[in-house]
Amino acid sequence: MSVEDQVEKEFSEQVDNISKVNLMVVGGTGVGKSSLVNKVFGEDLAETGSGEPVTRGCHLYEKDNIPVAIFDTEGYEIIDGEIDNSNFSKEVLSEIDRRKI
Ligand SMILES: Nc1nc2c(ncn2[C@@H]2O[C@H](COP(=O)(O)OP(=O)(O)OP(=O)(O)O)[C@@H](O)[C@H]2O)c(=O)[nH]1
Ligand SMILES: [Mg+2]
Repeated sequence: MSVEDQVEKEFSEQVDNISKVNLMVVGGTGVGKSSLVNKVFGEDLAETGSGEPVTRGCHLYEKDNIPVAIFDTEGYEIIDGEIDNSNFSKEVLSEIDRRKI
């Protein structure tokens, strides 16, 4: 086996042994959270759009050979001048609690 092939094989084995890191993208509605997820994975996995809030709840995205898993989340909304994060608390914080080790 050539040195290049050995390096390639070793690299693949190392990548296989990496545990996935879980990330969560949070923030205001329409700031580009889902677009960021799509950019990281290089394809349109999460629905995006302007105007009305798009993402509801909390969605996990992952792909083979990419060592991160990303939760896309529902954004905070401004209602009557106040930040409304009631859905965030209900949907997202409960997901974090559920996954605590
Ligand atoms: N100009 C510009 N527009 C962006 C960028 N990222 C996202 N957008 C646009 O902003 C709008 C909202 O993007 P989303 O990714 O759906 O935003 P979001 O934060 O997931 O929104 P919600 O799911 O509603 O909370 C879309 O029309 C995107 O095309 C950026 O970097 N630059
Ligand atoms: Mg979104």
